[in-house]
Amino acid sequence: MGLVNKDISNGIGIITLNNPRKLNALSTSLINDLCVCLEEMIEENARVVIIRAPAGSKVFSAGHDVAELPTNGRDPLTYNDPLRLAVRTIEHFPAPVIAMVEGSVWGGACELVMSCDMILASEDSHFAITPAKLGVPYNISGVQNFMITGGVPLCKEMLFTAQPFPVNRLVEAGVVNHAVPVEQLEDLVMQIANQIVKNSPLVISLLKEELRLLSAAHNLSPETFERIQGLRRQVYDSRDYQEGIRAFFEKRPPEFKGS
Ligand code: LCV
Repeated sequence: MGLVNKDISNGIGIITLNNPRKLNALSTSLINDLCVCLEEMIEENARVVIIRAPAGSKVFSAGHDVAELPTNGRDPLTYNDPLRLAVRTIEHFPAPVIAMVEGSVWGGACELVMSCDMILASEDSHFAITPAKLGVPYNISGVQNFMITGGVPLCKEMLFTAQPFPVNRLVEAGVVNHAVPVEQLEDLVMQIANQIVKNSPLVISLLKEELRLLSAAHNLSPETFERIQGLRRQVYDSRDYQEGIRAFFEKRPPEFKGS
């Protein structure tokens, strides 16, 4: 596979994001390769899947590929956006998906990692949720995912500051299951994966789907949905949205005007 590597043995699948030239940015092509890998893992009866970056990575993923963010008045994070597809594919995958994190995780990659069933990270990893830095009106299900996983106080601090947070803050909030010295990370992940593989795949698959449905059981009235979408449109139609993306590529701080 082009931008991801795949390995499976003894029921344990390992998917390695492998586009270091683009810091594993979640481009359409990387996400497509990831989703194809996950589909193949189902066919090959993987009992657990580990998603990782190559050992020693300084950046786990730089998040959404900013070059693929539309600047022509289109919603940047619609239902069919590659990031949304990847999150749903992981959430619906019929077995546990473990995020094994080394390095820094940026923007939408934080949501991708949080959509996994467990996060095990090296103790020097960092997580930055960056829509406010880029001027991006994050979408409803993404914000809900952050809220459900991280809790509102931590999410507000991460979303409003758009700064990298050390992994211990996410461990304290219960977002990250374990943060260990990097040399212990792979052994711990494999230890947990081997414990999972010994148990009933049918029960685990049922439990995962039960937990997904119960935790997502927040119904939005059509009026509420439309109101939020209207607020989001005001942002992605704004000059600030264009400025955020332009500033990124010009490698300068954005000058947001609030319009
Ligand atoms: C395209 C990139 C990227 C990238 N896309 O290396 O959550 S939301 O709403 O914001 C959502 C829409 C989202 O996920 O947006 C993306 C959020 N990601 C970020 O804010 C991270 C942006 N990247 C960085 O802050 C730095 O690149 C890090 C800290 C990851 C690594 O810094 P480092 O100095 O090691 P460079 O910044 O020099 O990046 C190397 C090349 O990768 C490109 C970047 O433009 C540069 O390209 P050039 O060499 O052509 O200049 N790049 C980095 N991230 N997300 N391209």
